[in-house]
Amino acid sequence: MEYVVYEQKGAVGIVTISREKALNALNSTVLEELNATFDAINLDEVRCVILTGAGQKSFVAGADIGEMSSLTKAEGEAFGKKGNDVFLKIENFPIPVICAINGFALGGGCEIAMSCDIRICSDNAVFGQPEVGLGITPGFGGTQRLARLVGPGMAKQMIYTARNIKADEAYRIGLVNAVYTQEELLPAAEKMAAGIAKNAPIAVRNCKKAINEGLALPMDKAVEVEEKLFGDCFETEDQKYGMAFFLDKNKEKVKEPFKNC
Ligand code: DAK
Repeated sequence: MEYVVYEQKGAVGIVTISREKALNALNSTVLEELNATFDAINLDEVRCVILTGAGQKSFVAGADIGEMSSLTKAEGEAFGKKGNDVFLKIENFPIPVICAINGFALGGGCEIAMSCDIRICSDNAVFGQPEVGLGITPGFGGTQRLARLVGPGMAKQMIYTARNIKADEAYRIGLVNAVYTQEELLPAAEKMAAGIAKNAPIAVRNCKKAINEGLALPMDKAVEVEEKLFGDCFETEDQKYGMAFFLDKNKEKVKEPFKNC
């Protein structure tokens, strides 16, 4: 891979977009490599993924403006599809994806972060949807995901004004869950990922599915999705072990890792 680095640390997979010279901007190759990297993650071993950018300046400074500038309509559609395929893959990835935003998250950078389950950032992070200043609309789901995350009023303000916001404001409006120093960011992401990875994997996957699918439905239908995924857990060994462990009054016992089955 030219621009994406993958590392597995125990049950945590770390995907790093590494195109520092262009502030990790998303060109076609980066999008293709991200797609292939997520496809290759070993879901029998990995229970949580971290997505981050290389360096200390930028997470992802957007889609590659140089590449986009000369696209024809057909090429623009093909480029858009490549991006949307990756973003949807991350959003619907069976296990949680934490985005560790270590600097600029602009345009497609903010959008890829929003397709992750959880966002945390460094104190130098900058977020924005500058597309209308370039003569386009946010095209990788920005108009949809930002409005769902921070509410339509704030999303419209950010998108119409194309004004960037800093980490503290992103935290205030709920775009990120926490802010760390650069040094603390990746360890914090790894700690959170390890905490997720030690919980019952099928239950965690079902929670992700229930939240994602339920958000698109009216409440009466959403709770039906939840009921089904709740019921499915009772066919797992993890549920039997987890509840038996709680009910066993022997204080000496040590909890075994969940088996993912
Ligand atoms: N694309 C390409 N190269 C980029 C880039 C980008 N988005 N952002 C930065 N770079 C490159 C710069 O050109 C520069 O390259 P060299 O000149 O060194 O070769 C290098 O990274 C360092 O950048 P700067 O010299 O500009 O660094 P500064 O610290 O001065 O400024 C900055 C940092 C992040 C404020 C600035 O680079 C900047 O404003 N970058 C552009 C940010 C931006 O507007 N991003 C949004 C892009 S639009 C679609 C779906 C989605 C999209 C499009 C279509 N379809 C469905 C079809 C998404 C669109 C976007 O993301």
